[in-house]
Order: sequence, then structure tokens, then C-alpha cells
Amino acid sequence: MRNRPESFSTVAIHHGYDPMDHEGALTPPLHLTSTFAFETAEAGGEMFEGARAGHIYSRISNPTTALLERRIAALEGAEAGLALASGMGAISAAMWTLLSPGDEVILDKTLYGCTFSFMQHGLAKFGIELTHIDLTRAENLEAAISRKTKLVYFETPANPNMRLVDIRAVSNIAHANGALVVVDNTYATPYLTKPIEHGADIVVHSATKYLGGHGDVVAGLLVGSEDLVSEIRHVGMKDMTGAVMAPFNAMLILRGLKTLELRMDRHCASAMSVAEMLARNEAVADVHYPGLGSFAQHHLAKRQMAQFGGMIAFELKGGLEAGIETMNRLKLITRAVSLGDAETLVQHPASMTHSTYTAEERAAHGISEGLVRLSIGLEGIDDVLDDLAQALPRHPIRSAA
Ligand code: 7XF
Repeated sequence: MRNRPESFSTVAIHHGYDPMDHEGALTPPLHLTSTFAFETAEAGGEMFEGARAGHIYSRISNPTTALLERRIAALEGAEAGLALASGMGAISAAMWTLLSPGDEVILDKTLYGCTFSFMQHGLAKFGIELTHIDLTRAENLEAAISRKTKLVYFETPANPNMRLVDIRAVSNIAHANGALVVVDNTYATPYLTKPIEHGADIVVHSATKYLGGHGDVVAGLLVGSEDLVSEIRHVGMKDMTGAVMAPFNAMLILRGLKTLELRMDRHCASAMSVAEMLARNEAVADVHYPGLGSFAQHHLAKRQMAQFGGMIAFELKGGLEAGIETMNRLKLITRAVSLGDAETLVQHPASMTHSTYTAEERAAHGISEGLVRLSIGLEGIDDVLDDLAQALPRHPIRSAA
């Protein structure tokens, strides 16, 4: 017997499925069924009571989504997983389940636009108190946390400005004060960071991104302990949001996971090349990429991430106007929101993904108006570099010295 754990790709390809249990089918069957037959009336009643295992109805569970749930849990190093209709479905189902009026949530300053909006305008409407602090300095949490703090929530790297949060340091402080830690791991994926191993309680994903990987599905996942995930399944997903993942979408995510490691290796290597090229370009004022030595949290990135990811944010010396002009000159790189696809995508957070913030809120939350976001895809790197080079404002390239 092996005495080492299976490698990431092996888990992503095989975990939780034996073809011999399914007439030899190499690919897991797609269970397109809304409901499941009970052998007897008593058996059905027992399943509803929780006294007997089995599938009841596909808003609660389904064999195809259940396989995906086992796989994402194994990849994240968690006890259990849950598949939901979208990343926002995962986030909202978790929050509705875990919070009550009067509770406080402490959040990092920078969050994806609709997450910010859900918290600020959704949760706040129901008497939940939201406190944004700069979690890039864990000591800020020590000062802000109190008995009413139920949960600490952040993204690392954060969308769109790439800020990192030290998961271990924040989790230690949160747990010492009785609060749960929820991490959005969409940018890193479990291939680069496993937040549960650093102390997080729940990890949420927009599986629309790297996990699916092909830009053809909107989906969400979350993982955590058996108890928390079961509660979120039966309260947040089943009753409060109904944000259940369709079995067909689970099949697409299962397919995407098989190549996650290969794709992430390529995304990371190409993003490093692009970040270095941008950092050398005279027209560029700032490049935010955790792999660059100049990145303020480069040391944390090396400690917490296996590689530095496929996302880059940058600002031009010419500011917003130069950024928009550059975006419009791109020929191969596609102007589109979303990320983690085979295609390299470019978007302008202030007017697109983060337009849910007011201009004042963006300023207060560290999202500058001129920021341009790149999701580096899987094309030949020279083609991506050439496209960027022809689109950037014409300035002499800085000498290497
Ligand atoms: O509900 P979705 O599957 O779109 O996921 C929401 C979501 C949650 N967390 C993070 C870190 C995300 O980036 C997203 C979706 N972000 C896309 C983007 O930033 O381009 C959405 C396009 S408006």
C-alpha cells in the first residue's frame, strides 16, 4: 500500500467514483431526474426524518452533484462539499444559514462587486451588521472583533486588486473569539491554496471560473465540516435560496476538474510572463501580481500559495482613459467579465464587475478607477504578449538595468 496521499490530479480525476459500480462507464452517469423512488412508504418517511440514507429530491441531493461534492471536498481537504447554482448561490446560502439579526460580519475591504452588494444591501436589510476592515493586517481584526462577531469573510487573492489575507493569522484570531471564517477561494483554487488547512471553516467558490474552466457554465461550490455543510444544504440551499446546481452543470464541473492542475500550471506560468512584461513597460504605473518581487505581500504569497495564479490587475500612467483605450486596441484578448477561462479576458472593474460600489465606496475600499483586470488564458503566451504590446500606449521599454 502507498503511504503517501494521492496527487491532486489523481483525486480530481478518480476520487469517489468506481466505474464497476456503474456498468463499467468510464464517465460518471448524468442523473437527469428531479425525484427518486422510495422502496416503501416507510423508507420514504425515514429518509425525510434523516434516519435512512438516500436521495429524495434533486433540490436536496442528486447522485451526479453528490460525486462533485465528494470531489471538491477531497481537493480542498474538507469533510464535506455542497454544489450550488452559482458562486452567489453558495455565498448567500451560507450566509442566510449561519447568520441571525443582530450578528456582526467582519469583512475585508475588497470583495467581488455582487458579494459586496449582497452583504451591504442584502444582509444589512435583515439586521445584520457589516464591518469592513483592512484584513491584509491581521492585527486589525484583533481590534475590531467582539462578542457579536459571528463570522469573518474575505477573498484571497481579492477580486479585483489582488490583496492577500493571511488565512492562518485571521483564523486564529477569529476562533479565539468564537467566530467562523469563510474564505472565497475562487481566484486561487484548491490547487494553489487550501484554506481549510490554514484554519478556515468554510470555503466558497464561483465554480464558473477555474473549476469549470471553459466558460460554459455558471456554478458554485462550498466545503466545510459535515455539520456546517449539512446545515447549509438543508436550510440555506433547500429552503432559503433554492440555489441548487443542475446535474448537467455538475457534469461540466467534474469534466473541468480533471484538467484543473494542467490548466492552472499554464495560467500561472503565462500570468508570470505577462506580469513581468507589464512591470517592464514604461506606460504602466503599477502591476498587482503576487508573483512579482515588487508585490507588497509577495512573502505571504510564497507561504500561502503554491503558485501565484492567473489573475493580474494593472494601472497605466495615463489612468482611466489610457486603460480604456488600451482595452479597445486589444485584438486577441477579449473584453469580457468572468475569469479562469481558456480565453484571455480583460475588463474594467470600476465600470463592470465592481460597479455595484459607488465611486466613493471604491475609493474607500482600495479599488482604483483606472484599474484594468486581466484573466490570463491558455493561448500561446507569445500571442498574448504581442497583443498587449501592440495595445499599450507607445512608450520606450525601460532598460533591464
Ligand atoms: O455567481 P458567480 O458564479 O458569478 O460567482 C460570484 C463570484 C464570487 N466570488 C468571486 C471571487 C467572483 O469573482 C465571483 C464572480 N465574479 C465574476 C467576475 O469578477 O468577473 C463575475 C462577472 S460580473
